[in-house]
Amino acid sequence: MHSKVDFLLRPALIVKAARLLILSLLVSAGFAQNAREKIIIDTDIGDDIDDAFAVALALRSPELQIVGISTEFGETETRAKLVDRMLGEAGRQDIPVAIGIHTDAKTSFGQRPYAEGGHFAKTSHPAAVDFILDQIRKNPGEITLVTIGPLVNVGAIIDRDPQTFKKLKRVVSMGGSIDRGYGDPYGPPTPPQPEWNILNDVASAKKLFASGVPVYLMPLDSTQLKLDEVGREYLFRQGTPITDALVILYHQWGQQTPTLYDPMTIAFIDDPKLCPVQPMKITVDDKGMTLRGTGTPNAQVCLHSDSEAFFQFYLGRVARK
Ligand SMILES: [Ca+2]
Repeated sequence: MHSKVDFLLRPALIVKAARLLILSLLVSAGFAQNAREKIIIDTDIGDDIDDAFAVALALRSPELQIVGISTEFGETETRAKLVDRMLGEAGRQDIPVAIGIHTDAKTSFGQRPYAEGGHFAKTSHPAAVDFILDQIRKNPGEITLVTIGPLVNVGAIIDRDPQTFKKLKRVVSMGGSIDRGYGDPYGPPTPPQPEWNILNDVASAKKLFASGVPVYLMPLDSTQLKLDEVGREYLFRQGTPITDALVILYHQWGQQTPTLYDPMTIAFIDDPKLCPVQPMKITVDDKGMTLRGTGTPNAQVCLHSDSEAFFQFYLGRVARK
């Protein structure tokens, strides 16, 4: 009978066990690497506050590999500076930041002081349309494009190279209003209305839904998620680089209760149960309404979410040390 010591001292067995251990570690590390979802976030960060909360969640999501962040709509250069700083504060300057197509500014850009503080400013930024197309070509069928603003860049990419756009894995988009418009979640439901991201580039929204790329849509129906005072105080007292960035941006935004529309896109990718989707045929009309039609579905749409489950998830991730 072999004793335990005998077993451990037999060199051939030790070498074999070590090889097996190393192999299994390599396999699991490789698997984890491959399993991470490659995302590009296309954002109009700097106006409303929810984009910053979405980027914060993405940075705290081990499920995701952030291939890049592109800015869109209005002052895209200033938005890129804001992203540069936020990524720098979070120790993620390795993430490329691309500048989208500049359009006439329709908003006041309340978070400008943070953006123009100059901290962690990258010396150069690629153009968003080139950057996104390039990343799709390098990773065909693997990139999830997360759009959390008007679809200016998306429309331009489809115009430039619709075949490459089709090689996206999918688009996960905050936008639209199916059965419910803007309104207090505690009040009676308001009728659907044109939603900001669709309204500000209706032509591009039409192109997206006709593109043939799988679209996962998080409309007003499921994204009017109010971060109340208790949640804010809990989040803001954590003192991490990311929560400190949110504190500053929140104060520059200057309102009271943030509605976390955009973070639901990231939460959905991390855990699809947070916003269950159903197939739907979506038509965008000239006024920017997203109408539910009949025929072959062109989108997976989340109409209902559980606000409490969302915030448990969100705070559990972003408030974590
Ligand atoms: Ca946004």
